[in-house]
Amino acid sequence: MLQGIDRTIFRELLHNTFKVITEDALVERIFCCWDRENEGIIRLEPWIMGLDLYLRGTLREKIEYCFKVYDLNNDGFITKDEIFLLFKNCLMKQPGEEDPDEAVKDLSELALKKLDVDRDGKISFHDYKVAILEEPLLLEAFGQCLPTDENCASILITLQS
Ligand SMILES: [Ca+2]
Ligand SMILES: [Ca+2]
Repeated sequence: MLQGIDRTIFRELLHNTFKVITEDALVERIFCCWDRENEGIIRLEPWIMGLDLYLRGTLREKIEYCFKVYDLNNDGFITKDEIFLLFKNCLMKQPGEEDPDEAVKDLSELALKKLDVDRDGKISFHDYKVAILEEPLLLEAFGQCLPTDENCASILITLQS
């Protein structure tokens, strides 16, 4: 019986098995959401729960999970600053932009407007859920944190064979 999955193994699984190609800051958030007990290691039970979400999760379960990943300080809201950081991490890898911060700021404001359903300046879980149920394509707007459907199908086939 394995003791658990640490950050290094988790990152490899995420990249190689689930093909969730995402930058380190988001990998860390994803790890924290899988590691529910905050032990620094993912044990068997949370691992199975995480797998179940990845391979068979409903849209509602995925909404809950993505919201948790993006709420960087766990205060129940995705704020403009958090959106900025999430976008900045994604976009910094692409060189050539004159002033990337300005572009990221504009993008963050657009995203906030789109998802802040009650217009109080921050995205609550309720805002996010309403917005995603209306437009599921926005689920991973702030960075990939789920495997694609095709990839889930091939993992399931592999597991069953
Ligand atoms: Ca927050
Ligand atoms: Ca709001």
